[in-house]
Amino acid sequence: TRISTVELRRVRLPLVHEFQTSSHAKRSLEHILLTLTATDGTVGWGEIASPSGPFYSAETVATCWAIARDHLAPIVLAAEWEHPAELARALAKVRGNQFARAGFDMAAWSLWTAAQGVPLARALGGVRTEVEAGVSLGIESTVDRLLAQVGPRVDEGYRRIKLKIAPGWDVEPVKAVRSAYPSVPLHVDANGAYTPADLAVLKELDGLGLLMIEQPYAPRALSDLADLQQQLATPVCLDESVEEVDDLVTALRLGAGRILNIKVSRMGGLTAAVRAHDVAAEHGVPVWCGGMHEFGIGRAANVALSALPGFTLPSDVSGSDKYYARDVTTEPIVATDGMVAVSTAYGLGREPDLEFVETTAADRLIL
Ligand code: OSB
Ligand code: MG
Repeated sequence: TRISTVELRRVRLPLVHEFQTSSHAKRSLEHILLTLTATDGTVGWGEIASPSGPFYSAETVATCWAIARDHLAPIVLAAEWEHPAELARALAKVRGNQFARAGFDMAAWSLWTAAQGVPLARALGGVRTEVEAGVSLGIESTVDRLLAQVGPRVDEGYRRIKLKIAPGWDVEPVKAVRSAYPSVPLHVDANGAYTPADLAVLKELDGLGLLMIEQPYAPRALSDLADLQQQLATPVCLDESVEEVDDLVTALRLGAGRILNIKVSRMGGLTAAVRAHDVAAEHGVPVWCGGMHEFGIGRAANVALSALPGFTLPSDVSGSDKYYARDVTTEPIVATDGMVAVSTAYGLGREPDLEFVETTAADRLIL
């Protein structure tokens, strides 16, 4: 395969409900939609789902745009490849910048699977026809407001509720949700907001019957995370700590966690995400697919990935309607009774709504 054209479009969608994590709040999200066109006319779409600011990882929409334009597009336009993993290897010459690389890798998989006449999920090694969906709920100003968010999601049948926590917003809201919904699978995500000085709070959370505590300490604090896991019965789940498969190998060697959140964006694409899945499976570590509030393109890739056998916990692949009144694809992702169907169509399984994308795009670049 040879790529003749790379197109980048910045698209902003308003969120139906403001989302706040331990680091910041957002009302709308701007992602970069990417199109690769092969010399034979085949097209593949990808999504660069970086947040606007460098608070989740070091990347921003602006750094992704620059890296895509100045470094990744030239690599893709010069490459000749037979399988997306070959292109991923060429893209990996660029260090870091996983979100930007992930968009290109995703577009290559989407183009290649469409050309081969195979559904993306099957090409990745997927075995499921539908996947379990969980939701991630942001920090609210009051416990009542949080409960008002949880209720409808439980009623809709979502298989797991994840609550964002931060120092000062942890034991009280979690206890309130636990007592209002005693049997709903619950987990918390701190996005690295705690330190070993907060051990007492984390031990209190340990007694609340949570499925896992996600990223309690800073991304690089693997040694402290290993100490923490020793002291908690609840599994520690790693998110920001694992940007490379090598990070996962190190984390597992140290015992820094017992569950892995695999994000296509954070790992630098589907190729690396599948490898992380395989390494976790070899170590008996269950995984689930995390999200970055993806639009329909990235969300479709997340659903396909979640069909792999090691994804035994509910993934953050909620329906598009949880975040956006209108998605960028002609068909949104839909969760029914907490399950999302894995597409059997060839390729990614979702088509962009071109007219909507064209009228919404703030900026367009053709390379
Ligand atoms: O840590 O999982 C996270 C969103 C932005 C930044 C970090 C995270 C999240 C989510 C989104 O939890 C979950 C989703 O996309 O459904
Ligand atoms: Mg997380």
